[in-house]
Amino acid sequence: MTSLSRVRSLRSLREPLVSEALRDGVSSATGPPEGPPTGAVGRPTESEAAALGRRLRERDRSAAPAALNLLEDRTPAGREAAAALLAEVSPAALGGEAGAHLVGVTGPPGAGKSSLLSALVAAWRAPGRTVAVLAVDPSSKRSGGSLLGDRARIEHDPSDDGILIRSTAAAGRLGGLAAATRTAAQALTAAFDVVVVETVGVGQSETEVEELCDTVAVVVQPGSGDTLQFLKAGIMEVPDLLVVTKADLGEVARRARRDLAGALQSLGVIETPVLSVSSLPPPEGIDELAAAIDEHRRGLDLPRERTHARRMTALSEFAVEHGERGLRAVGGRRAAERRLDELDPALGTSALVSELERAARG
Ligand SMILES: Nc1nc2c(ncn2[C@@H]2O[C@H](COP(=O)(O)OP(=O)(O)OP(=O)(O)O)[C@@H](O)[C@H]2O)c(=O)[nH]1
Ligand SMILES: [Mg+2]
Repeated sequence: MTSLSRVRSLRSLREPLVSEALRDGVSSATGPPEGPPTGAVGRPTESEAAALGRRLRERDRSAAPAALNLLEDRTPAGREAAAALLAEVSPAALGGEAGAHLVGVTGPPGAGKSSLLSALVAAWRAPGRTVAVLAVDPSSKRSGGSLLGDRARIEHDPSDDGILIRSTAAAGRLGGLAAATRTAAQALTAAFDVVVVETVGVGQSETEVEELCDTVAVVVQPGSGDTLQFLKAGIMEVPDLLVVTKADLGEVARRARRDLAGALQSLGVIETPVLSVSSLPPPEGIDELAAAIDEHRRGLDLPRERTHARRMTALSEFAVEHGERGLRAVGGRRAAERRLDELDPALGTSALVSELERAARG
């Protein structure tokens, strides 16, 4: 038995079937990542799925692990059940947009994203805010839940049920966001105060995070010129916040911050904060970053952002299911976007997908 298959078989022993989790409730929102249900046996029925959605809406965080498993189930029956769940957390069901702050944290490998999140999660928890983190694992292309690798290691108190940390598979080689990650993030906004999506990215790959999240922080480490080059070359969309990690390194960190601020200024962007943080004890600049993230959110037209995010999620979900042929049937990506833009802003993701499918049938 390879060590990987040993880990898998241990996992399968440890993981309750989803229906058991539904019946018993899940004692802690943290704990090991759970794979998707493997067959009809463990999959919730549509009414059980709707019940999960209602529990999230009532801010019962113990429903989150089973809800995430379900959203990762890409079988036709799994998708039907997922639609029933998502309908319960749509703006129509919630009576408006979910109140959580959806935050994207992205940056090159090793920049210090997970260490930063360990410190940020603690800062958010201090006043009692609940936090869910979805860490996108670019090395896992399996459509199901991925093994929690090193890169998702976020220090936290495992007995604190106000925190959920979950590793999720990337959509492809470039670490794009899987449709399951997008719907998961949206569903969790009903139950948590802060929902974070952590992705590895440089240059263009952060666009999908930008689409999904209310606020995006791009994290860079001192001495790596990538972000500066990408900004100057116009490859990178200007982030909402730029964070230079490893402030404890001293001058090299201060220079990185100055260079980035200079690059933004030369682009005529003065409102984007550039912050310097150290995540190693004693943490530095973390409270200031938390405040800057909140401040960005105050300036947003949230309903507009969220409506756009749902439409983009629906489009990517539709494209995954029906491919190029499906997109052609609705007149191409642009035409699909225009069609979505004409629909009721309160429609949830699965209702939007259904509209596209209706349009594709003609
Ligand atoms: N000196 C110093 N090192 C840090 C700091 N933050 C993180 N590191 C180190 O940088 C390395 C990468 O940190 P991670 O937090 O795993 O970085 P990441 O961006 O999540 O990495 P990936 O998930 O692999 O992309 C680790 O060795 C950390 O200990 C910091 O503030 N100061
Ligand atoms: Mg990481």
